[in-house]
Amino acid sequence: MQQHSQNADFSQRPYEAIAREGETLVATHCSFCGMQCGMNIRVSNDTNTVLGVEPRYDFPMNGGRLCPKGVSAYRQAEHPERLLKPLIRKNGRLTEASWEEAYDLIVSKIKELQAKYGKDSIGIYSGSSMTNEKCYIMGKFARIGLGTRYIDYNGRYCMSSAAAGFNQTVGIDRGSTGPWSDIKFADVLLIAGSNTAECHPLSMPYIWGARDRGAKLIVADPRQTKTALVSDVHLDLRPGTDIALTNGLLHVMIEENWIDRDFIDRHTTGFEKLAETVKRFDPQTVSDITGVSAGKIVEAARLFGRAKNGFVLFARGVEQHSTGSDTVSNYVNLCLTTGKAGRKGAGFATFTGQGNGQGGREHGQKADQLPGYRKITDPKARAYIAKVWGVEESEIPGPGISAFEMLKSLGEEIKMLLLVCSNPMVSAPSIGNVAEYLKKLDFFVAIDMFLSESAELADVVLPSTVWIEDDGTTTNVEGRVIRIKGIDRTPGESKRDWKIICELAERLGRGQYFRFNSPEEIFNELRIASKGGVADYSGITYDKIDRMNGVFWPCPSEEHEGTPRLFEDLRFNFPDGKARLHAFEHTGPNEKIDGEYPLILTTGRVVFHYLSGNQTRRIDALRRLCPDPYCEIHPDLAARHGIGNGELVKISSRRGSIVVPAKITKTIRPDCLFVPYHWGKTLAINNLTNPALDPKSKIPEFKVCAVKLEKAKQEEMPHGQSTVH
Ligand SMILES: Nc1nc2c(c(=O)[nH]1)N[C@H]1C(S)=C(S)[C@@H](COP(=O)(O)OP(=O)(O)OC[C@H]3O[C@@H](n4cnc5c(=O)[nH]c(N)nc54)[C@H](O)[C@@H]3O)O[C@H]1N2
Ligand SMILES: Nc1nc2c(c(=O)[nH]1)N[C@H]1C(S)=C(S)[C@@H](COP(=O)(O)OP(=O)(O)OC[C@H]3O[C@@H](n4cnc5c(=O)[nH]c(N)nc54)[C@H](O)[C@@H]3O)O[C@H]1N2
Ligand code: SF4
Ligand SMILES: [Mo]
Repeated sequence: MQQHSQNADFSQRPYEAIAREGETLVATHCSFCGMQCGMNIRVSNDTNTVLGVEPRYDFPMNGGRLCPKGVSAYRQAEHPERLLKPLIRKNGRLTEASWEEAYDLIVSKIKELQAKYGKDSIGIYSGSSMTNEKCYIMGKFARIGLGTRYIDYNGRYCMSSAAAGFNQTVGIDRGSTGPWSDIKFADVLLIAGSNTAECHPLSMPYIWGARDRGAKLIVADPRQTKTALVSDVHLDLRPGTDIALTNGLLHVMIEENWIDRDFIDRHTTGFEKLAETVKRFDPQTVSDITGVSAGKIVEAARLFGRAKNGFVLFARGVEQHSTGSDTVSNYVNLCLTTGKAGRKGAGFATFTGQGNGQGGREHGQKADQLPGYRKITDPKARAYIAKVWGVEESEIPGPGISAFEMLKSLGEEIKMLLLVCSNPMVSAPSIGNVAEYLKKLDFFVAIDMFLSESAELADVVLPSTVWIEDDGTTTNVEGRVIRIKGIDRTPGESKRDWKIICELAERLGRGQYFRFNSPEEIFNELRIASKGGVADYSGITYDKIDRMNGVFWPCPSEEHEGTPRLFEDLRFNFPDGKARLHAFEHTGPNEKIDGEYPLILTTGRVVFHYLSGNQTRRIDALRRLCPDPYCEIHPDLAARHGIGNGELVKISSRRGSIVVPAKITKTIRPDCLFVPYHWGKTLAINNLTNPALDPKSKIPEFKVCAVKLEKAKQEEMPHGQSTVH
């Protein structure tokens, strides 16, 4: 593949941040979303305390800009609610204890349960907000530290449909086919199911860059998000109808001959079946299914089809469905049928969610995976990794099950759960049931730096450090591997996640496989483990990352410059080099609306909070800007129910209900409600959501469930709920 400059838009380095007297600037990256913006953390030389943040101009992704979460991320470091000592449940209460006591208890439980029920009696539920090094070590610890097949992670709720969709269509799962700077060169952008302005705010300058060059913008979202507001065409579809919508776009493009026949013939298979399938999806039929006018469907298809270069960008709005994987494939079909791939300005991407959402899904913390995207069922992959780890191949267990399936089965085979870097009591679907599942465990251990709604239920809670207290790497939305640099400190008795795992392994008699003294040592093993895999990091070193401001995988040798853009030779990752055009029927969401539950609830995010909120709800600056959840309701729907702005409403699904204030807005479809999901307990919208899973990716259908809406009275506010406005 041809090589490119890896510097994108903001590479001019207009300013350099200068440390103030008595302070040091640590050049690192944000702890939150997959943009992984560069930032300098201000640290006091005297006290080693974190004082604030300064922009970092030399990282091309954000060039000195940060969003509201980015500017306040540092406030986690000195936060008074940080966990500084291990906690053990004694007489029902979590009580401070020593590490020795905590380790002894955990190790004795592991031994006791494994002796009684077998190795698979321990499960690990991990997360992708951790560095590559930590994610790698979690996968290794499960397989050869504990010898269990049960490990999966929170990325299952996140980008697993994108992964499955990419794999079935182009044979490789790297979130973006090109560097973010490519976006600027598109003539048309189709953004689907992404609230870009709030969830990846630092992507907006790239979109503005394309707009400045005359690019057209199409947005597919049931809500008129800030991004949809500035679009040329807003496809305001009913949630769960993206397959019909994309079939409609394909129909018009084929009918009006905007497709690239030559590209299709040479670089894809399956077109005839696709063309046959979408024939039935004429604009009027699609309009009836999606609620988008036929005129807009035709207009969008023409804008997209006519443009030479174009990018399709999508996120959880299209992925968190029981048909999410196929929906992703059908959005990619739009690019493949019009020859938009393999060059500057032409390609497709999913917005990586978590900071290390990309790297976290590559190196073995998925149930069916070994490092470098290797399949745990592939004998060659097993033999190779066994050699790297220095164990017999037979010691590596087989595949486990996905995150939600694991939660659902707790108490059956899995008797003890180790939860690291996730908060499923807020983030899993239908959390009323999840609470019941957790109760079936014999023993529950959580590792977190703040006591989360999930950690509150644990038998032992171990205090970890925050991201800037450790070194490591993450892989951002572009597939660029970057360095997280940390301060040398571990407040109170907190410990780094990888250290905790190594110390547990030692006590389990498996220490010989976990003798790491630094993240760099772990990374160097990860490099070898990934060598020859799809996500090949073997040519990436810490020094090279520093020198090149990040290195894009695959990077198979130290001389290799990395791969900013995939498919430049127009070969896709299948033996014949051809992408697979699969055809899909519209089936719609798992749960349909009916007389009793006549409205569609969709859920998502706001700019001020991050995921389960366990980090951002503690930061005053962010909490003040958005203290509580609310429900977006269209004025027509509100009028029908006699609901005024700010009045309390009760929303109920077949699984649960919530009482929140109404936010009346014309930016949502009249047949939909939207509630952000960053709160727990009685304020958790996941009391209502549907745990139906996509059979291919096992992602839950967070984006659609059937609900009813009622006006609520103040007394219906559940006891203990925080005051609302
Ligand atoms: N501020 C903030 N930023 C974040 C995060 C955060 O928590 N807060 N989390 C990070 C993570 S982990 C993730 S995964 C990303 C998520 O980033 P996004 O996916 O952009 O965020 P969401 O709000 O979940 O959903 C995006 C949009 O999907 C729309 N939508 C709902 N249903 C449908 C549908 O059926 N079809 C279509 N086409 N659209 C639909 C919603 O109206 C919403 O505007 O953000 C990352 N960035
Ligand atoms: N209704 C609804 N539900 C959703 C979604 C939706 O759109 N709608 N989106 C889903 C998506 S995309 C995602 S990604 C999930 C995320 O859901 P979760 O996995 O629950 O997300 P977090 O809030 O990031 O949880 C991370 C936890 O680990 C802690 N933590 C952070 N960093 C570290 C670390 O380095 N080490 C350790 N040990 N702990 C750490 C944090 O304090 C927090 O308690 O939620 C999903 N749930
Ligand atoms: S856009 Fe994402 S990475 Fe950048 S500052 Fe905001 S939360 Fe952090
Ligand atoms: Mo996510």
